[in-house]
Amino acid sequence: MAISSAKPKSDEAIAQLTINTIRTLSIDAIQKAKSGHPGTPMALAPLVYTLWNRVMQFDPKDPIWPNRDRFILSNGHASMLLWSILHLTGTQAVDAEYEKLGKPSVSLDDIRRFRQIDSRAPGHPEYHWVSGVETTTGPLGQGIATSVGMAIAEKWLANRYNKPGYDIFGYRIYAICGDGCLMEGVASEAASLAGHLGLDNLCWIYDNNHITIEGDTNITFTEDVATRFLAYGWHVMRVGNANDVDRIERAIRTFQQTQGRPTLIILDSQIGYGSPHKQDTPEAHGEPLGDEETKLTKRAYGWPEDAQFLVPEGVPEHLAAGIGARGAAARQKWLDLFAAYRAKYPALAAEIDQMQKRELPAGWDKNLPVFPADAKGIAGREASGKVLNVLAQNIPWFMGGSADLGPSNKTLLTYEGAGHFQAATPGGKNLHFGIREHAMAAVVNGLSLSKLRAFGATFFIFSDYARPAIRLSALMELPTIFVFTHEAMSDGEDGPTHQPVEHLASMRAIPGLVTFRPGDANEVVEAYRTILQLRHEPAVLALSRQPLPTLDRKKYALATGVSKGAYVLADAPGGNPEVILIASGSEVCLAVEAHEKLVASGIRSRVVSMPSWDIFDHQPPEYRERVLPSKVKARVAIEQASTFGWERYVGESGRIIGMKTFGGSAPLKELQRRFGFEPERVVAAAKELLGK
Ligand SMILES: Cc1ncc(C[n+]2csc(CCOP(=O)(O)OP(=O)(O)O)c2C)c(N)n1
Ligand SMILES: [Mg+2]
Repeated sequence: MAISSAKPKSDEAIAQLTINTIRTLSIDAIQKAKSGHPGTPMALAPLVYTLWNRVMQFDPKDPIWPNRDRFILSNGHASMLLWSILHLTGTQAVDAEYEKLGKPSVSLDDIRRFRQIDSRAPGHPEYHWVSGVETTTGPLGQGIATSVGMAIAEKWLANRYNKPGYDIFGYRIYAICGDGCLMEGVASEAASLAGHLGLDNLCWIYDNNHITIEGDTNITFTEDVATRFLAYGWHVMRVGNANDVDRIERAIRTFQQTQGRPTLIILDSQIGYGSPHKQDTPEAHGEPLGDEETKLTKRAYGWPEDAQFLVPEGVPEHLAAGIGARGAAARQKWLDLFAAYRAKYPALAAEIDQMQKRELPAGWDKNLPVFPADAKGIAGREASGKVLNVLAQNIPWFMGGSADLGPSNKTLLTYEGAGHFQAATPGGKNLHFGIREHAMAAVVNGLSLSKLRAFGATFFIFSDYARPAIRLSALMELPTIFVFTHEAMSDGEDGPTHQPVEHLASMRAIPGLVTFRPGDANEVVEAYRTILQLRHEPAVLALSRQPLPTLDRKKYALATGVSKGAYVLADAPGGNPEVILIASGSEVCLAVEAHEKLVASGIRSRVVSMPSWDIFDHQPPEYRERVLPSKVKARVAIEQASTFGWERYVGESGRIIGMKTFGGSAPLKELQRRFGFEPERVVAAAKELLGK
């Protein structure tokens, strides 16, 4: 095997050898797994080689160095590209506490076990599972949309932390995408926003191979992508040959010189490049090549036909001399700069340290409001707005915005100096997403991946438009925050198109996502207090549009119980209830009203306020038993949302007062009457259960 022993002579030869190593590792892994997508790694190996070895500022020894360039594989099915390059560059593993583990992120053994249980070479790139993955991709379009958040974050960080002579932040974001990514709506939303914001630190490279699963894109995708992106305000370039590393490099250098606009590089490629029978066919997309075709392809590359998982001598060394040396030097230079910066700007340096570890600054919760008892009360969204304005002042890197509903969501940061993020004002903490909910959620993910504490907002009903990115937030274990107002039927007259019914159930069903539906203003404060302390879970707040009475906490239990997800708000004498009313949000007060009536008629009732199933379910069993004693079978759950799932708390003999249909267009009061959200109905249900 000449290839593994003889050192290649020229730079060009070793570059080609490295590219073919990426290709053949991908082919072999997919062949062995009998599953995967070989065609795109084969086509894009030269691109990945060029970006990594010639361009990117990334130190494989420290894949979380804050000023690294970001690499995103939005066409996540081509994951073997990433596993190959992470392995060949010797990128190191880091754990969830940001500690370096002293072992490679992806070993050759992981690659041999591609797509097998526990392998660090899973089917698609997974943040938090494999170091060096900047964001989870696989749902097409998400990676590039998320990259816009990363680009916004870089602009904001540079604006806040860079000082004359101290460019602490100055990195670029490179995202690769395919036809599928650019067909997805979220890409259009994100590209439009990126163009508006003039994010010139952002470069998307479009793998223009004219192939998707069903065949040639002439059956589905015949738009003029270049013109489309020009219209978004992007700088567009084209490289006509995906194997021409010099031209790829030149295009990227041109991106680096381009100011005021993001860049799209359209790269004409051939899926399955080198495979005699599968090149340029959809078969190359998602099936292993097969034994015979693998041999023929390797022959075409000048590769030993029978070699498996071969990493020729000189390849890791070549990458070590390229990205390895360049990245290490860049990081060292940055570390020296940061040490000097720390001496001169200790407070700012401390912020950067805390942010990197997702810690909160001292005094992060000072001045949080306490709301006095008030029968008229205050809307959940109003209380939330007050809290957000305090948090944003206490936590420098806390920011966010709405998808054009800021005045309704009450998410505008109105204190002096909050500012609005625009191209000319990158220090603003009010983000304006426009009516682009899906991109908003992906951008919030990108901000969070950049270690900012970010929130996005819209009406709860439109969480549907953001859900795929919220799901990824949970999968990535990011502490993002989604502020959803106008929950339940609070948007009365707007009618059923604006009234979420199944959305709470849907959010509660996402593993790791924490959902809160607070019952009064003080519960809103406590929900935020709990959420801010989460480091690895995203949270959703479902907030009322209408005022909710602020409970008298001298009479009822303190709202701090919110931190346990559910708590006994009002109790039977001696803490010995015969019936339990469980409610969230606007129905908490309803439950309290019913409770008072029951008590007056001599019935021992308890009210449990349950703003968060997720948090409650994680309490120790003793606590849960104390709140919901198993011997008390008479239970009524009240929630202006789908009844789906409440059986788990009320049991088989309990009652659920909830929604089984869509709502209606009418004033809220009328809807409450129509759908039975009235104290008399709750009292009747309780009495029926007790046979009284
Ligand atoms: C949102 C979403 N829809 C569908 C899929 C399933 N899927 C995976 S790859 C693919 C085709 C992608 O085509 P393209 O982006 O051109 O990738 P190529 O085959 O050229 O690499 C599809 C439909 C997905 N991963 N995500
Ligand atoms: Mg394609």
